Amino acid sequence: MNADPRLVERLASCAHAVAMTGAGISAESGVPTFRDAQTGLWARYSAEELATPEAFQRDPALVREWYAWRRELVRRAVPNEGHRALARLAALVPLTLVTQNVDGLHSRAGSDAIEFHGRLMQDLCAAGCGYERDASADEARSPSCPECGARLRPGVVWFGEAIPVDAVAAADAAVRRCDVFLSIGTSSLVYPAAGLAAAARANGATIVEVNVADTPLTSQADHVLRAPAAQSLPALVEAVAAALAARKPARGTDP
Ligand code: BV8
Ligand code: ZN
Repeated sequence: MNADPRLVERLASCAHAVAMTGAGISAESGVPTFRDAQTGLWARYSAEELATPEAFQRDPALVREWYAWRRELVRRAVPNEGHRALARLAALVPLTLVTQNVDGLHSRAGSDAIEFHGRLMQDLCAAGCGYERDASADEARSPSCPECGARLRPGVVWFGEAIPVDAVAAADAAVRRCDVFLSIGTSSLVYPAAGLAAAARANGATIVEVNVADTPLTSQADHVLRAPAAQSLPALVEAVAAALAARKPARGTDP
């Protein structure tokens, strides 16, 4: 697919770009999106009702089982061409990557991502004693904090919980100075993450949406790439790399 030359030029000459990703960029890695109908045992629950402190309070074993199921899916997943294209873009232009995803696939693709909603593969003490452990290995471990005996919870931000202050500060600083904002694979429904695009637009940034369907952001976007991220992002980044290479003086000629 050919990338729009105006968008390529815009990105190749940007002062600072922000890419904000959602579950759609991991869809082609086999990780179900947040609003995909859940499968099997989880079909009768909505993610939004399980990803809350109230659900964990009410039925900690059910919530831990849901996260164990999601962790198993993520353990089998690998970063796709969309994740890798963003890691490559960061080597071509000044880029800040903010992700709503908790699957860690951007980091595994080599990106330095601001993780707005935390990490699926981390267990934290639910009583806040400070204990945390890496949960990316086996799951069959005690659900209780070895330091204080309280329950352990996944290191994600649930609905109704505040986004980590350092993530908000870093994302806000990047949005304030960006002149291109790419919203990739997100339904643009969850706040405050969904508000970043509007903040960038208010600062005059060019808004690019990469999604297979319309979202509330679509009508505000300057460019819409209506295609899967794992196809559209590599083509876009390839074109930006070619545009930047074409600017370099050929070897042996006067600079
Ligand atoms: C907070 C971690 C306050 C857990 C998640 C109005 C204004 C402001 C806030 C609110 C409001 N109304 C309600 C709220 C509160 C709430 C909220 O926004 N609710 C929504 C539903 C309206 N927000 C919160 O609670 C936030 N906290 O406001 O705190 C506060 C302040 C101080 C002190 C105390 C409290 C916390 C929100 C974080 C919730 N946690 N995840 C977990 O994972 O278990 S959010 C969850 O949704 C995931 O992280 C997910 O990433 C995120 C957003 O969803 P998407 O990523 O967009 O995924 P989705 O499935 O929706 O869409 C996928 C998209 O991809 C689709 O558009 C699809 O077309 C596209 N796609 C599919 N395939 C592809 C593709 N695109 C490209 N290529 C493909 N191949
Ligand atoms: Zn503890």
